[in-house]
Amino acid sequence: MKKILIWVLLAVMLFCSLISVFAADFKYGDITCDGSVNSKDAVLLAQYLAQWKVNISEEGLAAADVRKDGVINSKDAVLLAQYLARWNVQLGDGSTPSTKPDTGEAGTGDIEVPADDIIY
Ligand SMILES: [Ca+2]
Repeated sequence: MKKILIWVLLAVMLFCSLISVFAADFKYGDITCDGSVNSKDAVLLAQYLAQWKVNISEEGLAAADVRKDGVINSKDAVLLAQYLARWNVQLGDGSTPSTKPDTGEAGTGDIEVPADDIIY
């Protein structure tokens, strides 16, 4: 009985180590898989969402799900844009897009637009 238990335990350990070896290695937001998260990734994601014919690897598609909710949609594009605009958001942690930027100081985060800039 002990031998069977040991073999089962070894099999489980081997299985777990294989999973970690073959797990996809990617960085959330790095859709181009070039090692950095930048505007090229945002453009590629926008093109993908617009159903352009773009080539994205499996790792790139996994990296595009920046909200980590299992689907790639405009919410991922919004979160990626917020990240690139240096909002206080994280990619790949299951967070939702923020409604206001983190200005680093107390306030509403609202942006004032001068009345002269508004076109009616
Ligand atoms: Ca990239």
